[in-house]
Amino acid sequence: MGLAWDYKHEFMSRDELHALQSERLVKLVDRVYRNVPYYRAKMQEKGLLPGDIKSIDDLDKLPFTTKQDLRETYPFGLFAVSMEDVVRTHASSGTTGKQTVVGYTYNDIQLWAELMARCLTMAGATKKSTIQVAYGYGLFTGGLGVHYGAERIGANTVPASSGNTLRQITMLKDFGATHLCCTPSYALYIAECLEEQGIDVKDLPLQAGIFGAEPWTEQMRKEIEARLDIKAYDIYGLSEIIGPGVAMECECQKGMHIMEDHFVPEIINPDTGEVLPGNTQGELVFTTLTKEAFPLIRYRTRDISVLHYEQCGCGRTSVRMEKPCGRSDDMLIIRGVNVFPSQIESVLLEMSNTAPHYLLVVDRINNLDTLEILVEMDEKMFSDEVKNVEKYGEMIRNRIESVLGLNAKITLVEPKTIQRSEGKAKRVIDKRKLS
Ligand code: DLL
Repeated sequence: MGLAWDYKHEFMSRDELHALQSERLVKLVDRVYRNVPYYRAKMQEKGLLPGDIKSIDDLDKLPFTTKQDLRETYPFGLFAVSMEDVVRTHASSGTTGKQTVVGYTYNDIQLWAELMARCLTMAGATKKSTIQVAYGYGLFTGGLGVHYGAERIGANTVPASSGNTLRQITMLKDFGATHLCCTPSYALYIAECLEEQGIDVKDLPLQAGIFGAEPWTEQMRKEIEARLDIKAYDIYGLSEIIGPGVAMECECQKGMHIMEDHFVPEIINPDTGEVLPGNTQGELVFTTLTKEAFPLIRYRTRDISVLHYEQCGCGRTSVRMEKPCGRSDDMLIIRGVNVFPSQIESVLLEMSNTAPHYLLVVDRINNLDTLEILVEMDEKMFSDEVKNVEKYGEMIRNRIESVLGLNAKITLVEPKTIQRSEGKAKRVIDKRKLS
C-alpha cells in the first residue's frame, strides 16, 4: 500500500461504500426535492417522490441533468442553499453559450480541499513538498482548487497561476518545486522553455506533475515524462461536479480513481441514455452525493470514457475511469468518419521527427469535408532535404489513413510555429462552424 491521505475512505470495502453511497443519496434526493424547485418539478414529471429512492441501486430512476438545464437555470437556479451560505463562485466559459456558474458553501470548500489532498498525496506529495500551481487562478477551478489541497497537506504552495513562462522557470529553479500542476500542454511548453534556457532538468528537484483539464494521450505522457524527467499523473474534474479532484491516478497509473464516496459515476449510451456495464465506452455521468450549494443529479458530462471496477494494484477500492478520449461535442465527423483529436495525437506522437504540437483545420469545400493537419517538424527534420520532408509527410498521411480511415492533408511546418498553450490547448479550427 502506497501513501494515501484518507485510508478510511480510499480503502473501504465495496459493501461499506455501497451503504455509505445509499445513505448519502437518500439524503441528497430529499434535500434537492425540498430546496430546488427545478429538480422537484423534474421528479414530479417522472412521478417520483423522495421516498422512492431507497438506495444507490435506485439511482437510474432519477432524471438526468444536462448542460441545457444549467443554461435554463442560469445563474443560481440550481443552488440548494440560500445565497447567504455561498462563500465562493466559480464559472467555466465553455465553448458555446452562457457560462456555467457553480457555487460552494464553506463545507464544500473543505470537501474540495480534502479531495485535492487525496489527489496530491497519490502523486507522492507530502508536507515536505513544494507544489507550484500553474493552473490559472480565477473563475477557472484549476488554480484555487489545487491550491487549497496543497495547503491542506501542509506543502509549501506556490500560487504561480498560468502564464509568464520565464518566471515559472525562475520559480521552479529558485523555490525548488517538487510538484508541478498545470495542463499537459502547458507542461510541454514549460519543458521547451527550459531547454531553450539551457537548464538541465536533472538539476531541478522536480519529481512529479499533476496534469489535467484537457485530454492527453499516453504518448504525450511519455514525451512530458522524458523531457521534464518526472512522473506525470493525470487528474480529472469539471467545474459542475467540484473542479479538479473528481478523479486521480495512483502510482499504478491504470486509470483514475473516482472519489466514489462523494461522486457516483455511471456510463451511459449517449444516444439512448441506457446505463452501460463496466469496461464499456460511453458518456460519463456523475451524481454529487455530498455537495451542499450546487448538488447535481446524474449530470451528463459529455466526456467519453470507460469505467473499470476490478480492484487496483494500489489497494484502493474505488472504480477507475480511463483517460477521457474527448468530449462528445469535440468529436469531429469528417466525411462520416468519427474521430477525436486525441486519436490523431496518438498517431502523430508514435512517429519520430514530429514535435508534439499540431493543429487540425477542418473545412467544407465543394460540399466535401476536408481535414488538414498542421504538424511541427523537429529541428532535425527541418534541416533535412526537401525530398525527405515530403516523404515524411506522405508517411504520416498513410499512417492516418490506415489507422483512422481518414484522408488528410499533412502540412509540415517549421519548429515553434504552432501557438503554445498556457491553459487548455486549442487543437481544432472547424471552419464549417464559422460560416
Ligand atoms: O478543467 C477542472 C480541472 C482543473 C481538472 C485542473 C483537472 C485539472 P472545466 O474547465 O469545467 O474544469 O472543464 C472540464 O475538461 O469535462 C473534460 O472534458 C476536460 N477534462 C478535465 N480533466 C481532464 C482530463 C476543469 N484529465 C472538462 N483528461 C471536462 C481529459 C479532461 N479531459
